[in-house]
Amino acid sequence: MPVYQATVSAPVNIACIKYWGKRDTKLILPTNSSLSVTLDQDHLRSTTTSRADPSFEKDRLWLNGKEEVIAHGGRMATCISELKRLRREVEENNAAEPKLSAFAVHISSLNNFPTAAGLASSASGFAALVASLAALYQLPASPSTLSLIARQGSGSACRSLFGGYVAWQEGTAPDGSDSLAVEVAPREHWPSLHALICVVSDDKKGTSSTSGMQRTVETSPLLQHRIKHVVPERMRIISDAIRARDFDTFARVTMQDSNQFHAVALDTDPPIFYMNDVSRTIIAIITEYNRVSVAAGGKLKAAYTYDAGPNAVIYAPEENLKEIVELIVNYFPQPAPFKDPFGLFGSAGVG
Ligand code: 2P0
Repeated sequence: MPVYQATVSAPVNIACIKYWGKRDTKLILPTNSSLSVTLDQDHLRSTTTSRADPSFEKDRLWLNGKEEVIAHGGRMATCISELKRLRREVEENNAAEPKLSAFAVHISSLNNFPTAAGLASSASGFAALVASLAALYQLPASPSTLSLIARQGSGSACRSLFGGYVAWQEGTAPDGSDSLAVEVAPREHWPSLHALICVVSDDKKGTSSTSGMQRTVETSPLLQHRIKHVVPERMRIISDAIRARDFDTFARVTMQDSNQFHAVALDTDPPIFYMNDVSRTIIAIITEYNRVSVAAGGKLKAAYTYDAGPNAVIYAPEENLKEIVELIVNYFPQPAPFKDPFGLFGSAGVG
């Protein structure tokens, strides 16, 4: 009896232009386009194995070894049924193909980083799930086509189908058929850009992204300004900056967009606070580091960005990393000997 099984891993991505708000909560269609960098570090990935077998009675899922319910009509069930639908098309076009779409699947997914650390585990998780089922079913689908499905698992997951620099185009079609991820530049395009991840707190966040962003859509006037008058131009500017490897512009826009995302969270009723005092201190450190460089006639040397939690991601050219780590460790001394079991207080090459 042949074994039908595939294992694929997908990395975390960190947005420079933030996704925050849905215009369609079922299809997961965003209120604005977004752009991210996919980290290529080995230990910030989800690895998923999918197996189809005629003896399986129903679809089942294990996350980090613990079985999770696949809710009927939920995000996970939607992704699985969309991929089975694409598999059926393959089988209809080639009668010799085994009828895998009729079998139930067992799916096991592992994150090799602490899920509680507030890093984007849903992005890498759904991207790995979709990629592993696509590999199991031998689908002739492009990463952009698969991103349409990953998007329905978790919005930010659509961007983890690509490495390097990735835009999620908001699209205009009501059925979501043009709300997909596209590559802005491959990772090799800008190998000197690195991401430094500073885990400020590994507490679980108080307000989930899914519920937080909908409250923002319902109550924040600033979000409407952001959607119409800010993000479209920033998407153009940062895409051009990436193509030109212009770190100064990349850094300026990345920091501005992180700040506006947190302003929009604060403009929500009731307000949402994701950063804490340590997060704000790291902003002050990077701001001063950049100010000294610019005052001496130089350029920006680092860019901070924060997602829906207090942890900092600092983008910087490789040549500045040592200086930045020393600066931060100076303000936040690490217990000696400085242990870094997950490499989280280290750099992730994105190039
Ligand atoms: C982003 N975040 O662009 C932004 C920045 C958090 C802050 O994407 O409801 O977990 O599953 O689509 O993808 C978090 O949103 O939300 C997110 P759902 P998701 O990375």
